[in-house]
Amino acid sequence: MTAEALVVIDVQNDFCPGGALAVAEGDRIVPVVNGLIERFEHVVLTQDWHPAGHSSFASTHLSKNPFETAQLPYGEQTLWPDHCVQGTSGAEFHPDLAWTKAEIVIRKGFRASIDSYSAFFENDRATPTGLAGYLRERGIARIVLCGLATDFCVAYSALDAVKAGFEAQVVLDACRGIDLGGSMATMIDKMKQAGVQLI
Ligand code: VGL
Ligand code: ZN
Repeated sequence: MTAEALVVIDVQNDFCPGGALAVAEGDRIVPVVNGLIERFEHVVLTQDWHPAGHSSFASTHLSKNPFETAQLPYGEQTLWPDHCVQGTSGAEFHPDLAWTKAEIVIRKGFRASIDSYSAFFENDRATPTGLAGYLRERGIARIVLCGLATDFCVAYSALDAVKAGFEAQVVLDACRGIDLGGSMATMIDKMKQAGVQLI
């Protein structure tokens, strides 16, 4: 039997209604995610975790607005409202998320100069988070993903998982997306093309 893990992406207050980068209905997934957590032996969480003044924040750049883009040394980066700042309540997990069973929390985006959508690689596409090594060392070959946001952190994580040689499934019911400039359709398509199983 192939060992598997549930990977719960960024179910944090700032991505839920009322938060700084709210995803529509982001909070609606919490009971569904909790049901998944109960069913899995191994649970991994990710937590978007930015220092104040992070390079992905529009406020860090002169005359830039949220949802515009900027050229950073590693390429084009979408700019966001300030969100998930380390140690703030917005960066905490949703209060109803049943997170206590998680075996590891991967924090991402903690380097001021590089954003990180994927749980595996930062947005320079070169700096690993360590998750692939962690999973391999534990004999986990398949991951099931859920969380926020479908078209950013969930999709990038699923695509990188497949690239790294893992089997990846995304439970769409347990995800919600941002949908910026058609990103939802684009990323769903990319995941299908790459062999991510959408369930
Ligand atoms: C995310 C944008 C910026 C996500 C994180 O979790 O999808 N999106 N930071
Ligand atoms: Zn972020």
